[in-house]
Amino acid sequence: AVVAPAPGVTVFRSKLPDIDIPSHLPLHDYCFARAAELADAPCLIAAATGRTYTYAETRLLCRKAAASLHGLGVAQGDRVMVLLQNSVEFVLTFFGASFLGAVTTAANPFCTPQEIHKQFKASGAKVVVTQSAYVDKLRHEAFPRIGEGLTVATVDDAGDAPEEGCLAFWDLVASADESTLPAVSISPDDPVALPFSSGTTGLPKGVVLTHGGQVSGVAQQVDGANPNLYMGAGDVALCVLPLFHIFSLNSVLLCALRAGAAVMLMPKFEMGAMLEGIQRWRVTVAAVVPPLVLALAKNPALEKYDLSSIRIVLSGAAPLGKELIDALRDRLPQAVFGQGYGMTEAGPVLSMCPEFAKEPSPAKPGSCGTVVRNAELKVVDPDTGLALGRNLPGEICIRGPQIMKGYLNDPEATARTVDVDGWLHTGDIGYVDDDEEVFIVDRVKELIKFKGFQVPPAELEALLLAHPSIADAAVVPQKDEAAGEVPVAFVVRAADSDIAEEAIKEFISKQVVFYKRLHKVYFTHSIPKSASGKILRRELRAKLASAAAT
Ligand code: 4UW
Repeated sequence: AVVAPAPGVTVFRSKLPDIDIPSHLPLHDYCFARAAELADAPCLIAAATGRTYTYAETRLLCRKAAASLHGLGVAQGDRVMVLLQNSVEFVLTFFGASFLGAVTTAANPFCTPQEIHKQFKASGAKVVVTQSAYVDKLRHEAFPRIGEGLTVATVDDAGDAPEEGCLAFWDLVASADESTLPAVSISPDDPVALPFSSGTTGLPKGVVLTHGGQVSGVAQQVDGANPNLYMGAGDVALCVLPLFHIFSLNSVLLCALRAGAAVMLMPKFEMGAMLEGIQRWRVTVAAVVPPLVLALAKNPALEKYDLSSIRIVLSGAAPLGKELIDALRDRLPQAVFGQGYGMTEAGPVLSMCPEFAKEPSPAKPGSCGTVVRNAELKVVDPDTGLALGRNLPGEICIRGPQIMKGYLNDPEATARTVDVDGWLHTGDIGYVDDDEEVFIVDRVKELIKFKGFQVPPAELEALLLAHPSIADAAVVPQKDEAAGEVPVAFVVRAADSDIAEEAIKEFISKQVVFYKRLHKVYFTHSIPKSASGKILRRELRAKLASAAAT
């Protein structure tokens, strides 16, 4: 139903005053602004090895990584692919590239060779930094030959013989001379990061994030007299969420460095090691996703650890319900729980829990906080495009200096997402209440989120349609307690085919990373479509909901 726009406020802004954002600075200078003052303070903690790197060491190693990349032929504007779990080397490569004016595109190392190749190709990466365990993925026939058309540096081969054709990252860094770094002039509009996201529709696309945009995105969280996400020297941020995703890259790594906090890097999620690390290094700020909150709430081992250092539990990437917070609150009574609401294309944070601020104000359970400073948020009727007033759900749009420059080489997709007035349309349905708090209630975009990971239906549909026994297919989210959502398929069998559910699931799982696997296949006679041929996903979702209710 069309709701008439309410009179009064239709553009929502932070109640806090705008701040000065030094968006003229390159991202590395902005994030390391306190490196001299905090030279001997911890910057990176590698939980896997127990080694701590100070701010001075970290900055120096980043510059040496830059010199190493430069030696491999990486120049301003070039792309470097990082295929790593969270690690010191990830951070060094990211900032190393930044120092050169080059761009990092980080991929999930658990992805299949085909998935990695798509990102590699689309990004035009010149060098890949990875670890030896993943080199085989780069030997897939789609890639140029390692050592010939493809330069690969491995982070775990120092001193040993590296994998065939590869270079040893730490040998390069050890012999690099940071004084030979070329002088590059970086403008705020230059790209620095290229994460991939499917956005509101279609296949994953490169999201061009600039120096000025990322400086703004970080400043909106941690800068100013009353930072929204208050951290400083002495804080230790848990970095267990993968750095190839924007939540961890921006709100954990970049924000912590800017604030002068330490970052505890965990290569993967393993409950015992994580609790051990939190206790040992006195983690104060824990960035989590709802499935991690669930795992923590259910784990009896929590009692055995001293987790009293945690003062902030920041959840995002998927909805966090009140019940889940309540389940964990008893175990971390000293901590403030809250959510941020982000999107890769939005640079990334749209709203953040005001209880995390230096001068906190209250937030309601289930709320995604209040809009960040130096930005405008509006809620529009998805049918009419008209801005709606308070308490009326519609599509959330955001405008500000932090949003993406656009999708890489895809002006049409960019124009569909960012309108001529600069508003980024999120594809999320939500509203702003009387206390300026943002609530997300639904999603109009195609995206499925499995434990906060992106699952683009279009990608799975293309794979399904390539199967000779499948005539038509649609993939939609089904609610799931542990994962939030799981992808399920509606499939029309080809004439004379009797292909079974298991065969289809297996066909897909061989080609995709674990979180994109189909959890269920429903056979049907036709896929509902609009006159223009668009899949009517709402109808399919409604079918699932009504089946679940009976
Ligand atoms: N509640 C409900 C939420 C929420 C949500 C996101 O993979 P992307 O593109 O990006 C992210 C980024 C999340 C993020 C970044 C930085 C940050 O500080 C923070 O807060 C802690 C979160 O997930 O997926 C974007 C889509 O994910 C959904 C929503 O649909 C959004 O468009 N989403 N956060 N709190 N849903």
